[in-house]
Amino acid sequence: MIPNLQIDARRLWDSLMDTARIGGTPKGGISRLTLTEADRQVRDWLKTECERLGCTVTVDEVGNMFAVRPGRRSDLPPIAIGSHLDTQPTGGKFDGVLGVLGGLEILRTLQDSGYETNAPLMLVNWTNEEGSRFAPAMLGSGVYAGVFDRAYADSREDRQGVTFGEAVEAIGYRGEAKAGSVQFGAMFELHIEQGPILEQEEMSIGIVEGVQGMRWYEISVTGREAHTGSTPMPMRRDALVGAARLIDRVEAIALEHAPSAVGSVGLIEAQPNSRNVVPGRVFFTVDFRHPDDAALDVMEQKLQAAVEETARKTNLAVELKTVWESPAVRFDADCLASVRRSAEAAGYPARPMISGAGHDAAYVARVAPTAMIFVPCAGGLSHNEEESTSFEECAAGAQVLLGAVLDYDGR
Ligand code: HGY
Ligand code: MN
Ligand code: MN
Ligand code: MN
Repeated sequence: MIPNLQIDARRLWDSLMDTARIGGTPKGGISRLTLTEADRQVRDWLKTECERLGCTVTVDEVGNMFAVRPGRRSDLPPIAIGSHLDTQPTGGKFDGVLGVLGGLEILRTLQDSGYETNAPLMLVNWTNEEGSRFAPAMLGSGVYAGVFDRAYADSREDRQGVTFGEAVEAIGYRGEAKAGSVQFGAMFELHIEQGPILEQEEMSIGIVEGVQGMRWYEISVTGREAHTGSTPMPMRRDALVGAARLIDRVEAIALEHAPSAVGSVGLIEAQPNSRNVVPGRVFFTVDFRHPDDAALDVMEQKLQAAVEETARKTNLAVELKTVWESPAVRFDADCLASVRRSAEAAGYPARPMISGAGHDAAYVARVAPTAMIFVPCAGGLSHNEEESTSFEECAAGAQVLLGAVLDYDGR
């Protein structure tokens, strides 16, 4: 039986709106890239709020933050509630933030009611979930889960040549705790769906059973800079034309594996980026995703073939590098059962689903029983300053998160 405690929806919403000002953009979104001054400010805010609730806050060597609220039984491993506070450069108010502040609302609700859980509870803010400034994504949870080591994380550079290690130290979040040393027994992550399904089906809750496979690549095309006015077309080695053919192929490969595959080119840099110089070098990224890793293998082979064909047909050098592979993940049956019972008890219509977006839960699931809870977002839009969800939907998500944690705690 899940104890009948109610979260304070207004307090949750106010915290979401207040913290959205840290890195807030004129269009109403958030630009809070990982390990920047804005990230430091929101981290400091979270630490203060958790300590105010009597939590002990530990930071590990890659900046992951762990706030522990003691339970009746200190011998039990904590139940974690985690997500991320970093955003895309033109991010929204809810991606990641809802999961961390939803967890904070649970700590506040338990504090107000004086309710004591059996196991300790742990609120987690994972470093660099977005992977926008430092690729790959989910770097903090990946180091925690042993997918990457600290040296690899420290070596990752942003497009200005600043390393992750320099950045985490610059904001004072190189913690003492060794990565992976802070143990917990399970994790629940609340997140907006970032897709259209729940809204289209008028469902309040997504019982997220797993995350699809994801692969990131980097392609460098090298030609020769030349004058756009006096260089005859047959003499050119135009790197941007080669890149354009490949970018078109990325979309075509995804469509060939419809309806589940997605393929995107999000970052592109052309040098020297001058309107009257034939581009000599182009760097761009490819993001492929599919629920089935075998399909991703086929998509990758097709991309490889397209790179070889482009190099053969043009007089360009083309290099393809695999930057990140995150295999499809399935979450834990017991954690999912707690989410299901919680949604039922709270009376919210819910449906099982797989996540299109990557989440820290995907890596945490390698080392602890994990599940996710989704709430709808308007138009399924995310990674956009217009990202939005409602007061009621945030409240529903946090209420189901509370119920799932208490159900799991009471097992
Ligand atoms: O890329 C992703 O899916 C996540 O938002 N980092
Ligand atoms: Mn996210
Ligand atoms: Mn995101
Ligand atoms: Mn996430």
